[in-house]
Order: sequence, then structure tokens, then C-alpha cells
Amino acid sequence: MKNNAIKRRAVLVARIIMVGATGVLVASTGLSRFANAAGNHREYLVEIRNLRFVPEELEVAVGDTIRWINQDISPHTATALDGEWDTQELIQGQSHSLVVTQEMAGEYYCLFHPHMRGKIRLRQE
Ligand SMILES: [Cu+2]
Repeated sequence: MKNNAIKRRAVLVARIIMVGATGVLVASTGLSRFANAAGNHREYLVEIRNLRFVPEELEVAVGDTIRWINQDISPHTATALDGEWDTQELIQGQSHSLVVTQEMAGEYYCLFHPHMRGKIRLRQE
């Protein structure tokens, strides 16, 4: 009886951990923005999937961080149209973070798929 209760609790704890992990997963793929540990600056997530940047447009402030993660089988980059900044090649599951600078405002694309476009807007804070 006592053993069963302990076992049940262990299963329950395992379930909670799993739900927790799933929650994090949903949060990281479902939200484009979340506060980072550093405080004021935010971190934004752009997923690259089905040959698109999701979301396509971001409004961010200088000092925020954008993380691009490639969910596609094919490799991609996020690269400024003028080549001023670049995530380098990201294979499936890989991500790369950049701290937003004034110069990053504007359109960017994927070096391998030039029709893939994203846009960064700067928010004045
Ligand atoms: Cu691409």
C-alpha cells in the first residue's frame, strides 16, 4: 500500500516533468518573444520552417537578441541583403543568436533561397 503510493507519486512527478518539458517546447516554438535572463533586453525567436522565416517581421529594440533556429531539413541562413550581418549556415536543429544593432533594420534573406525574406523593424525605446 505504502509502496504503491510512493510509486504513484513517482509517476506523477515524472508526468509533471514531462509536461514541463513540453511546455517549454511549446513556449519556444509558439512565442516569438520572451524576456531573457539578463533583464530589460528581450530575446526573439525566429523559426525557419517550410522555406519561411516565422515570423517574417519582427519589431525589436537595439540590444535585444534574435535567435534564428532552422526547423527545415535543408540548410538556411539569415543574412542581411547588404551582407552586413549573417547567421552563417544553419543546418536542421541549429540556431544562431545575434544582438540587434541599428544597422540590422531592414530586410534580410537566405543565401541559399533568395526568395526567403524577413524584416527587422526597430522600436524606439
Ligand atoms: Cu534557405
